[in-house]
Amino acid sequence: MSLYQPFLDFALAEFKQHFTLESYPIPEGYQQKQGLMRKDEVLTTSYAFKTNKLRQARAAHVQGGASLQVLNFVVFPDLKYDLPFFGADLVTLPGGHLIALDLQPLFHDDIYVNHYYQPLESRFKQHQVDLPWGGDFPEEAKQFFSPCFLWTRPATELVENQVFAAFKDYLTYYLDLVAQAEPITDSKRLAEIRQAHQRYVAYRGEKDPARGMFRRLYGEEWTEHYIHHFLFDSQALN
Ligand code: DBV
Repeated sequence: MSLYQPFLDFALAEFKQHFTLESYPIPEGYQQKQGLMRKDEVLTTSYAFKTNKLRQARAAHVQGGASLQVLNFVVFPDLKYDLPFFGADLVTLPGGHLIALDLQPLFHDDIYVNHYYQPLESRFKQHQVDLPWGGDFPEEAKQFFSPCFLWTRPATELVENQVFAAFKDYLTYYLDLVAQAEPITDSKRLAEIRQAHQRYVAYRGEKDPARGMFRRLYGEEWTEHYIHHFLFDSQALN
């Protein structure tokens, strides 16, 4: 079993338990894709659904043996809500593990930050004891992260225990926020929400750190379509 399968199973079970899930289309040929990295088979599996408050929840799970495992899980709320994105980038490469876990904010004003992040702060600090800051981070990406951003390069045992605990904690908190969310009615704020989604989706699609890996595995055409029509689907925002 892959390192991140329990994370995926937990997330799917939580969503099923708390919400009514509707299907979200995965382009033809993208549900499962097999490729080769050196001599190892690599399987990429995609998952997607939506709910009345979430315009897309999707995961990409890459399984290529002990030294290539990825789970990228992102939730895009419906544009009527000012909810953050849920973003998990759980990556295992030959050099070790890279973990990025956050509720990625639409805005940075004090009211927004206090409302969404204050309740999470003590747990963030607790997780950071075992999962310290992972160093070097793209400067331009900082605007997309919250004060509770966990970015760390842990040992394998920590992934199975502390990282999994943090993932459960963040996802559980996020699902509570979704359950409580009330639609925004102010038209100026609604326009700002749409712009924040557009900026985020454009940035992530343009800078996707998995682009190199996917191109090597599955070619340029497959990769660009996957990124721009599924992983970071900007059409949905037009
Ligand atoms: N990252 C994705 C998607 C992936 C994925 C959709 C499906 O956004 C995987 C797969 N992330 C992935 C892989 C690597 C990383 C690394 C394969 C390793 C790339 C390599 O070394 O070859 C956070 N992810 C990273 C890195 C960061 C992030 C900072 C280190 C590489 C780098 O410096 O660019 N996650 C990434 C990020 C945002 C986020 C920048 C946000 C705005 O949520």
